[in-house]
Amino acid sequence: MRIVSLAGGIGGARFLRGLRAAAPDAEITVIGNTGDDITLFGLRVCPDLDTVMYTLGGGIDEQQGWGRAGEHHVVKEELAAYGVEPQWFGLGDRDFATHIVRTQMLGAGYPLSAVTEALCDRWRPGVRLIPMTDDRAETHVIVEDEQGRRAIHFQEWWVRLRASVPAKGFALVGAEDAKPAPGVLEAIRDADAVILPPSNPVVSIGTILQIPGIREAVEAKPVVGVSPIIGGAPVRGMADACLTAIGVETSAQAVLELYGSRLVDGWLVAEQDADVALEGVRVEARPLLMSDPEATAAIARAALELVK
Ligand code: GDP
Ligand code: FO1
Ligand code: CA
Ligand code: CA
Repeated sequence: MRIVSLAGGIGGARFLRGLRAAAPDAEITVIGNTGDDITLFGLRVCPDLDTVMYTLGGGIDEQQGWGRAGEHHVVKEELAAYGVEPQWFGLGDRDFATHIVRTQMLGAGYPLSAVTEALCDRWRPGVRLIPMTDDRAETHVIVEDEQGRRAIHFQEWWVRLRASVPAKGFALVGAEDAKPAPGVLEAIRDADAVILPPSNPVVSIGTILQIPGIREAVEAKPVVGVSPIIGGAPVRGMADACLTAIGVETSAQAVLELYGSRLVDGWLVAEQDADVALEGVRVEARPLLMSDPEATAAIARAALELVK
């Protein structure tokens, strides 16, 4: 079986670990969100790609959900001693090596998709990880405060401001001219099913779907989604702030309506959201907490069952 999954960071990565266990013989292609990407200290940082790669490759800081296990922060301290900005984004020493290799390869002319493949040669995630695009398309957040209305980088809003300033909207700067990375449309075309893991529907899944051609390709396939919202709240993170910004309620029902029946054919919700319904969509209620590998694999099995 060939499966394509779109994925953000933590929610996507954890689900994929379950999917890999639930379908050990399947060929899984992951299309990763690169809207979160940022250049810091001259280095290209791809948080969601790295979260997927480290999580599936056994190198993730499990507690934090992002960054490397057993991390040190000597370089960060030394940069701070020089007064170099930004100091609100914490890169660990082990993680720095990934960004150095990536930046070096990009500088030598390799596209991000080839760089990601090379990084995965070390981590062996057991899936094929492709960035949504090789082109630069970064999510910006429209905010309005004393300084007026302006767009700031997604990471500045998410990490520095912790989404404390209400977002007026999101803009994927560069999206119109971005092309899906090589292999993305082919993988979707050849897939038996597409799975939308419980990633952020706005700044992870919504971002990937904005790359011209991807949404249409996915719509043509059997698609099942897993709700990231349980009982009216995100399981972790600040997805509610993102949904509110685009005028969508934080509920499993509203996220299903946001995706719509043109995109999804099946929708997995938590047991307390069993009343969710939309014409043309098969809805099933299951325990949706990815509390351990077995619970996560059970969610993935239920998702596969729903697209059969
Ligand atoms: P990010 O890029 O690190 O923010 O991660 P993703 O976009 O991939 O996923 C974030 C979403 O995962 C959040 O909206 C959470 O609600 C959702 N999430 C995290 N843990 C769980 C879980 O155990 N179950 C479900 N259903 N959703 C989860
Ligand atoms: N998230 C934070 O809240 N604070 C950080 O300092 C931070 C550093 C960081 C470094 C590398 C990386 O891959 C991820 C990092 N994250 C950090 C997580 C991440 O940037 C965000 O949670 C996501 O981009 C939102 O999906
Ligand atoms: Ca993300
Ligand atoms: Ca469809």
